[in-house]
Amino acid sequence: MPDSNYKLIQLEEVDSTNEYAKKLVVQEDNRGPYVIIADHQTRGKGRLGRLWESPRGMGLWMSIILKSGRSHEEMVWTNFMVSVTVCETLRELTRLPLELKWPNDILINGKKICGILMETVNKNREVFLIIGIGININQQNFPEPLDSTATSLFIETQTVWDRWIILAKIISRFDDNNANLSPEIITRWKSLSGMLGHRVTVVQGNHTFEAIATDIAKDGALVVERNGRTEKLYAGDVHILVN
Ligand code: BT5
Repeated sequence: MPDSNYKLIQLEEVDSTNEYAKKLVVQEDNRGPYVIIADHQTRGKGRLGRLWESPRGMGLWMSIILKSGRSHEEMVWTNFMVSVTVCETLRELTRLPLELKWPNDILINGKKICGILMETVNKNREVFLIIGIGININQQNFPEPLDSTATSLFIETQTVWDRWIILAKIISRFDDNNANLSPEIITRWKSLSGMLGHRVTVVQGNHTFEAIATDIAKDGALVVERNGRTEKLYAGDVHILVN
């Protein structure tokens, strides 16, 4: 770890590093910031109660805990900053054409290599941010049905990667980006995203529709055009359609 400010907690196995982080905030003295990393998650979490496949030793399954002290606007920027941080770090390290997909997935050639889950916990009138990051690093294959939608650095490069080096680089870039948080991060996010200008399928609960993704609004919404009208989306899953 390059930055001694962060307290590192390394676990062999845990249900979810985000859940562990939440308990830590509630129980501990909160002299963070913390980085929690697990070799294996038995119930890694995605959004909406979905599972995140986290096989032992194959990826970076981690959560960062920070005292928030942020406005709503800064929370939106933070969300974009996390995916920009991971994407820039992995691009620099691997030279792979990684791209961002709203709200905060990282893809290579349309396949997901990283998912991010940001949560908050309140304690004594303070808000703590739990930033969960899952990166597929050394998997050689994925179980069905993930085999058609997921990829890893190993699959893309045929090279075994050291997750500690990746962790160290992410934390140092995260520190920089976090200290310089501004609306400019949305511009950076857009420049790393391959989705704007493309047709997408949007899934919101039971509701599915097609639209064109045109922009990211200042408030973090995905702006789409649908039947000649502009709409802002605040939640949902988006699939990019190949033109
Ligand atoms: C996410 O959710 O992409 C957020 C994932 C965050 C995982 C990290 S790991 C460390 C920290 N601790 C946790 O417990 N969580 C965080 P979502 O957009 O809902 O995507 C979930 C969907 O991605 C699943 O329903 C699967 O379809 C797919 N998926 C599951 N495991 C995957 C994997 N390892 N690689 C790629 N896709 C996966």
